[in-house]
Amino acid sequence: MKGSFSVVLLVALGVTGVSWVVAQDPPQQKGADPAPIKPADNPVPGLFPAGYLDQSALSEALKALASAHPARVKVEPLTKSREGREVWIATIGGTEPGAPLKPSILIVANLEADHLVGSQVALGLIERLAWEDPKLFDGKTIYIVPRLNPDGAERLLKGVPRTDIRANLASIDRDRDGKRNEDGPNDLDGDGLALTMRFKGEKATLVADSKDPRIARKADTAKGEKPVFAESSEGIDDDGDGSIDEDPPGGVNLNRNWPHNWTEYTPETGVYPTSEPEVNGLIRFAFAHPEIVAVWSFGLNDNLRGTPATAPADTPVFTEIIKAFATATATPAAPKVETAREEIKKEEAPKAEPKKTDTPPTDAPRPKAQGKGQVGRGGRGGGGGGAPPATPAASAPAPGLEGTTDGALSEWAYQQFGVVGIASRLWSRPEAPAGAPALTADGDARWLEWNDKVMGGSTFVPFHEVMHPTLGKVEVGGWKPGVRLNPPIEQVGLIVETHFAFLKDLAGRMPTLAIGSAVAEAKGGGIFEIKASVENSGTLPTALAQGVTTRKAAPVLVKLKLGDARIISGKELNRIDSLAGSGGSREYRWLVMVPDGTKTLTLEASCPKAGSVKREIPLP
Ligand SMILES: [Ca+2]
Ligand SMILES: [Ca+2]
Ligand SMILES: [Ca+2]
Ligand SMILES: [Ca+2]
Repeated sequence: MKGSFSVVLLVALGVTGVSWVVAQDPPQQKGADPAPIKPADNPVPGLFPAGYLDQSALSEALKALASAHPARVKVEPLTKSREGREVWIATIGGTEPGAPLKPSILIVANLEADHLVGSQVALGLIERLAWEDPKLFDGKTIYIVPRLNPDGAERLLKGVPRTDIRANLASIDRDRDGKRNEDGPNDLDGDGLALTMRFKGEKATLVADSKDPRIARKADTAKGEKPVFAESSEGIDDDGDGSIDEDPPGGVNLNRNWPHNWTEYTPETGVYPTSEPEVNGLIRFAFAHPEIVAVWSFGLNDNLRGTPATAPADTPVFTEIIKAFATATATPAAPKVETAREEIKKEEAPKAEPKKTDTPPTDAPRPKAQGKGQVGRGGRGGGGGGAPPATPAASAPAPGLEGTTDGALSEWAYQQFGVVGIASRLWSRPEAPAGAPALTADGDARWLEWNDKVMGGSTFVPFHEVMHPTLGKVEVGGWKPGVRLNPPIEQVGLIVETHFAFLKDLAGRMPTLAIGSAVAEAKGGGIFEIKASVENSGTLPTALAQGVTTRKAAPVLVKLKLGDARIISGKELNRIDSLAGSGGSREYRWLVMVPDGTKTLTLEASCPKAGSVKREIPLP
């Protein structure tokens, strides 16, 4: 697979003219006590965000691809972000205006600002699709939105200081003091980053874990353990209201702003479903494209490694897709699906009673810089699960969303839009390089093991003492922004390859209308009996059960075009709510009276999600 990655990298460099190795991060800091794995054989991988594209580089790369492949790739603005940045959509294998629609797949990435790997993989898929033999995707259209949240992504890549952010940049007044985003994280030690701060005092609830003091856990007061410190984002009380970093920049999580199970009264989810221009633009696009069969999002929830909740009639469809995903993405470096499932199970907290511990229950990063109302929220599969930090902020935490997929794109796509709604995390568990001893720990300890042995200590800043203007001596350190969601850029090529393999498989499952048989038999006196069968030669049904329930999936229309003929029995226009996949068929019989000299009748079947077919039926 290393070979394929090189190809992708060369393609990226050659075609886009954009360097994938532009350093955008402050100099790497070496950990105090790294024990690297065979450093000579395995050089330290690049540290995120080195090589990840900012908005201008991504735009250039997309435009370059479109101009290099004008017949194959079209890149257009989908909508504009809150701050006026373009949200791009690439169309591969689109139809001319007025031409019959082709079944299509919509891929959406980088809804969460800190899931930059989604945009890199999406760009990689556009490149692969541009270069791939068009025959392989014949009769299908692939739409790709590589970065739905350009404002948040830009902030994560280039913010001063750089700090974790998951939302877009809608301005929000979290503490209801009449000012918006007035108190965000601050860089206390001048390293360009706002990380985690540990401070002593009456807010303390945590102790350093005895196995690794870099890990904080809640003090077990029942056993007489005394809390030592509290944790918050690295910062000061900018507005002098007595709370630190209580209203940071960053507004609505674009993977929480979708209508299905949308959560009220929570700043992170928006003031109403689709309130955000980025989400609104995309949902309008989806409604204007009834040919969409599947929506595949890249983000923090991952239902391809879990068990999505579906209508019973749709479960076999999802089971097969999940199997195909496991096959396509199986690599020596990837965790076994069972392992990943276990990890996801561990990350799933019960929705009814959100956990309020001070250590994240997951191995995913906490979006600590997003204020109290923003923390501890996550999709199934580790959406930055975790807990409210012990900030000195005054307001009570909003109800938790952790362990849910409420308001996520993939959930809306299936539950309300009625199509195959799937979601991929892309990278969830760090591994040692091939040939090196495997990492052995789990959870936070595994990430630290990876930091120490694989990354040369570059991803975690050791806690060190800093003088705080109001709190006195504090400690500052922790994970650098985005490093636990976005792999070193060298690993992205392999993710593109495995997910492209799955995309090929999924495209091969598209419902496909066919006319099985169509014959006419003369009955005398200008009367003919027409018998025909219409079938679905694809694997997926022309509509999921949920698509029929929600009335969003257009039916198959079967029409016998009569011209001057008259029908004696049978209906001219027939509707099929859903034609099952893998050869599901429907038989039709008509009796028609045909004027002298008529040589043929025409049978048509069409469905936006399954294409159009036509057959001339000769009259004997
Ligand atoms: Ca405020
Ligand atoms: Ca700092
Ligand atoms: Ca404040
Ligand atoms: Ca602050």
